[in-house]
Amino acid sequence: MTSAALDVQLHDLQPSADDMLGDVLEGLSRQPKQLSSKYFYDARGSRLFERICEQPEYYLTRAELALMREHLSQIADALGPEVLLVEYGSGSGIKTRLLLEHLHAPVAYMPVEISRSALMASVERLADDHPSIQMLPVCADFTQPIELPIPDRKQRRTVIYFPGSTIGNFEASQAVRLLRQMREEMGENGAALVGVDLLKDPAIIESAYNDAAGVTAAFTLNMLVHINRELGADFDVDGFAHRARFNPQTERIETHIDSLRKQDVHIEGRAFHFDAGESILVEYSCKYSRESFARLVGEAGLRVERVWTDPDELFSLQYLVAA
Ligand code: AVI
Repeated sequence: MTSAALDVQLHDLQPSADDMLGDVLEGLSRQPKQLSSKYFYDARGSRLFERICEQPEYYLTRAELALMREHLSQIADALGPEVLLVEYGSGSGIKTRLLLEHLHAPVAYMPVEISRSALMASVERLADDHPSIQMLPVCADFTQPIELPIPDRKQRRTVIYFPGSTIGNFEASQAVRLLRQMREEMGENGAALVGVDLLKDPAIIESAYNDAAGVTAAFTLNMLVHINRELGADFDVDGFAHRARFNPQTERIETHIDSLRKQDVHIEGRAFHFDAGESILVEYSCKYSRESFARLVGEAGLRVERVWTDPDELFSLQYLVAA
């Protein structure tokens, strides 16, 4: 480890350990069955997600990165000088680097991430490249209210960066709750920069979640591998299949794990029955029009000050301020 990385202080807000067992037992007892998409992300799940981002059908990551590259100086001007940049998630990627390189004298970078190892690995990589920016990693669950640590140099404003269309993985009511919390954390003169995937031809959206190489299918089914390993369950992974469909009524991709036959699965002495064709709902990926996203943020006391989008309106970067 190099010197700048050694100086990084972790603010550990000690997020409560996940009650994975309780959650999974409860989710599989529901009718219809449902499990949280957070259980995709063990080490293999995170690697598979990185591979999804490279698939030709998964346009989201490329579109967002192209937008960042094209509009970086406008984005940096909009955010203004001496900001405290708070990122929801560990943000080791190119997008964060680009932003940090182009912002005008940012005072500190504060990633908020529940996984201590992912958090420290990303910050250590960034610290040496940006010795003048204070690194303030916060180990916390960003979906819960957080008291942000105070940087050594006072910021002119706080900007929350939430890329990747992760906001789309929250149902509307949860998304409003999270946006309201962002408004609290950024304060009256703060701002948020949020990556939002846009509504478009459903065929384009569906193929992004059903890539030909089968990486998304492996990612989805990895949830069962993860549960088997972590909770000693006996899911027969080959007896299940990935299914992701765009629902035009709800304007979101709904991802399910379908049971290919009648079968029972055991976890901690409990048996869960699956009929042939019965499914577990595992993820929503909501898609927004400019109008529907503006309405959503309005419910959280925010307004869209600016939108950057590509000519085909595939993806958007939305710059939000207090309403
Ligand atoms: C992390 N999140 C924004 C991704 C999405 O597009 O909803 C997760 C994902 N699920 C399947 N493919 C990608």
